[in-house]
Amino acid sequence: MLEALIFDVDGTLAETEEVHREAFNAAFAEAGLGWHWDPALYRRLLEVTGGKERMRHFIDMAAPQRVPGDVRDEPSLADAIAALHKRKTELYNQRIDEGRVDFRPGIFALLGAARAAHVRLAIATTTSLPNVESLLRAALGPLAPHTFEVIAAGDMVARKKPAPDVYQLALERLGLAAGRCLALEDSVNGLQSAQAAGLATVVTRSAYTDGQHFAGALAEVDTLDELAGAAVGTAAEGAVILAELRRLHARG
Ligand code: XBP
Ligand code: MG
Repeated sequence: MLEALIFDVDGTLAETEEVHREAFNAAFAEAGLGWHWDPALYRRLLEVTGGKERMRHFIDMAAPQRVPGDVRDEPSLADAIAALHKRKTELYNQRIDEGRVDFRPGIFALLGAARAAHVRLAIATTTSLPNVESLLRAALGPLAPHTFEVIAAGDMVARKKPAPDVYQLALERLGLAAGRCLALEDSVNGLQSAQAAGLATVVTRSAYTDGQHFAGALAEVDTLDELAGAAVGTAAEGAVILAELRRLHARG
């Protein structure tokens, strides 16, 4: 019996990573760091989830001439990375508020169908709460506060994906066992996180994860439209996607 859907955000609800990348680069430029993350480099850096963790990984990997705040000792470096990441978050939210991204195909329809069928909705993401809230405002307008009952975000847990923490938090807040829920993800890190929390998972590949191998996923598609078949663009679209997700979950 499927009682809740738990959605990842970046790459799953919306193709946000190009906006994240742009915001990182804008923050680096403002800070005069001389860093630039191009798409090929960013694809590699996405192996590390979380913006602060990703910056730290870049410093370790690329040994850049300049580092945030020009400090290399702890805890000053951690503080400087946190300050730079705070600015990146502001720059990201400005772009999302401008309406730069929308939900991926099938998402809006699925959310509507789930609400109508009393299937509960939750989020389990690595990104921070303000980033989730700005995306929901931009994509859902007045429905934003009423759509997701639970939002579990990166900074609320000790370990980010691929650790299970954020999915465990979502399950705890829903008060449901993993077997009654289905996760929707776009990345191997996300899939492993959901699996480690005991969740069956459907993967929608995204712009930065299309070449990854999703071992053990219930299904793997480019967009939810593939599950809607001939119902794409019709009033039945969301119900057909939900029925297909129920079928996959039951077959599990
Ligand atoms: C997404 C991420 C995020 C964003 C940046 O992972 O890794 O870190 O790239 O977000 P997932 P912040 O979709 O698996 O949750 O800079 O806000 O951390
Ligand atoms: Mg993702």
